Amino acid sequence: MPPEHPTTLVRAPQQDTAAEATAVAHPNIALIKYWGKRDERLVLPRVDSLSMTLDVFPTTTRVRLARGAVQDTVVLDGHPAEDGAARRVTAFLDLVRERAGRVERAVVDSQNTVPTGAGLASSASGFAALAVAAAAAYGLSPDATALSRLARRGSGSACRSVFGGFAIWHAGSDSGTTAEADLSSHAEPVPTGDLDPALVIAVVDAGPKAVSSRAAMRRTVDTSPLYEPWAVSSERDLTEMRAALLAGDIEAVGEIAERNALGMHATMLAARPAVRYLAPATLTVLDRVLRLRQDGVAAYATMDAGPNVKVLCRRTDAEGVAEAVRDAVPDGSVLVAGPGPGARLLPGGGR
Ligand code: 2P0
Repeated sequence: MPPEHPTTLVRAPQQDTAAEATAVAHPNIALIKYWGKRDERLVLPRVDSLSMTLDVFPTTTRVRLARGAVQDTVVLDGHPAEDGAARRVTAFLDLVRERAGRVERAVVDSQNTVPTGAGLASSASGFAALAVAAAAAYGLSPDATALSRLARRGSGSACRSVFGGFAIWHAGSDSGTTAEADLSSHAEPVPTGDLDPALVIAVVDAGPKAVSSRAAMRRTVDTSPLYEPWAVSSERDLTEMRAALLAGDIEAVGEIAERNALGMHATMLAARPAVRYLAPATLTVLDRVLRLRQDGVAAYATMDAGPNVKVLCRRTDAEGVAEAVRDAVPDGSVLVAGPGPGARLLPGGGR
């Protein structure tokens, strides 16, 4: 557990380890959604989830130890982080410091490359990059599985961005101790057959969301009568999704992803009070996707904790899909992403 009063920690002897490290990570989009936690402190999810890491919008994060500083400094996109974001980063660094037996505060400098207002969640790439950079700066050498577990503690979806391509996040075991549950909940790569997928991202609204995903998933689990049925059906979706990916069957992958996402939104709509992220333009894009399918194009939609739509299709169809949805989006903001790499440390501290 992160120390509540870090100054009470015994100072570890100075260690001859890197005092600065820089890492890069990309966001991921879930095809089987993570929605709901069973342990908020450890960020243990209710269900397994599965995602594709993107090749766009990397986050680059540098962590530099500041010996003698009394608090962490967090800079996001060139500006001091707001209190809530800074507290979340410090809580995460406390966890890393505890594991490393170190006490130094740090300067965290993080740059997102999401075009201004693209409205894509950056907590996955953000905490994946922070986990890799902070672990290295504090002298830890975790393997990819341990990094995934660590990133999970910052933001659940971040554990999937540790890996490139398709990744499954295991909810983890519930039969043993809390420590066993913690150890068993991490992401790992998922084998796929012959797939050349793209995700066409239609940016419907770039503004900040009214309800954070963290608060929304808590309310859904606590109050939605549709949550449990969705969680049960999501496990079936996951099994079928793994088979569809292995078979390289993009139609099946898309069908399962679309129904899983719509089901997740149904659980939110049934929460009390309802959480509704879908906007009128979201539904217009969904209509376009339906029409594309009627015209024989394999195109399937998924939406996260916001109104933006990501359309899964073959890479060879992506430009046509982008064209078909462009005029349904207020400012025509549509871009094409493919599978991207896992989080990695930049050589030489990234300087
Ligand atoms: C996902 N989402 O699987 C789901 C689908 C949004 C909808 O992961 O509370 O920012 O930090 O663990 O990871 C967004 O939730 O939440 C998310 P926390 P996170 O991608």
